[in-house]
Amino acid sequence: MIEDTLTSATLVSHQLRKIGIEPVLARDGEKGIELFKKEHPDLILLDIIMPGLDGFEVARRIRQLEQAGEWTPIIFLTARTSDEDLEKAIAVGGDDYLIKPVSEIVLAAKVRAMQRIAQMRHALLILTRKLDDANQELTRLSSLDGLTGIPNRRQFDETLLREWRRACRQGKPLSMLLCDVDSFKQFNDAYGHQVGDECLKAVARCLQATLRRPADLVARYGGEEFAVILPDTDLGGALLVAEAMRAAIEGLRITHRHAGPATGVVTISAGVATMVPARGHTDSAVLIRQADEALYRAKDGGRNRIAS
Ligand code: GH3
Ligand code: MG
Ligand code: MG
Ligand code: MG
Ligand code: MG
Repeated sequence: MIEDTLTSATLVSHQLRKIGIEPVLARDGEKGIELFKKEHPDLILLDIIMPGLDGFEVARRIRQLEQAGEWTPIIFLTARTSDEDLEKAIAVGGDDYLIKPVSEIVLAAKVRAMQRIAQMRHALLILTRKLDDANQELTRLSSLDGLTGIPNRRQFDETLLREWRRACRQGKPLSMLLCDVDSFKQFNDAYGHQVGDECLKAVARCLQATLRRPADLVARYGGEEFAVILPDTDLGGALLVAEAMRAAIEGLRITHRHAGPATGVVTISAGVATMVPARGHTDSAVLIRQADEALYRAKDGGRNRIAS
């Protein structure tokens, strides 16, 4: 409560205590603002006519002091009753007013109204925070593949563009792999789509586990195709990764009796492409085309192999 007249302050304090509110008092505007900074009150009762800063100015300054999203209800205490003053009380940032001498019943009612608004505001803040969390989660999910949980095509495209530009700037090689599960149609036909799904999950996990550098990315590019981005990696390095992946998948020993080559297990073929993008060369899709052509040669060469 910011109120210079002691009788009025004492009376209203008494009324507040009756409804379970413990007031702290400042006897002028300057002290009121200091008290506000110190106490972070739930409610401000603010006299208008005071020596020094008047209540209007105090309300203005308190509203300026509040951080974005903060709000302390202000109820003016006033003996004045002109419409202009009441309008001004709201205009400078007040929320309501009480006419002196203050009615105990009206005081209790208006305090309760402010408490209700504060509660709604609090609920809204919690909801906003939850929405923010949900939004972040949605953003995360929208970049992941639903079946395997690894990055999806969208994240691959974004990452490729980013790494392409970085490679352009830095004049460093950028490599990518396109890996495709061999004879997967036959796998599905033989073991069913659900087993096929499980197989894709295992392949995804295995490919991801093969990567060593934090900047490397493996994504599900399409049905049974996986794409790998290897920043700052030359052809030799990319071939090593591709071979490690091929060997790792074969090493899973997922039975596939109907595989083309007589391995008896699920295998992949991979196409490797490496470029040092020239400055101003904006078409990152050439890298994908090269990897795709290499993949075709790996398939043509008999599957379960790498081509570049
Ligand atoms: P290749 O060795 O030439 O790659 O032969 P392939 O049979 O693997 O290639 P093809 O493109 O003919 O078939 C791909 C198969 O992958 C067909 C499709 O049903 C299957 N497939 C694609 N996405 C999924 C999926 O999400 N789950 C399952 N179970 N199968 C999938
Ligand atoms: Mg006064
Ligand atoms: Mg395919
Ligand atoms: Mg395939
Ligand atoms: Mg195919």
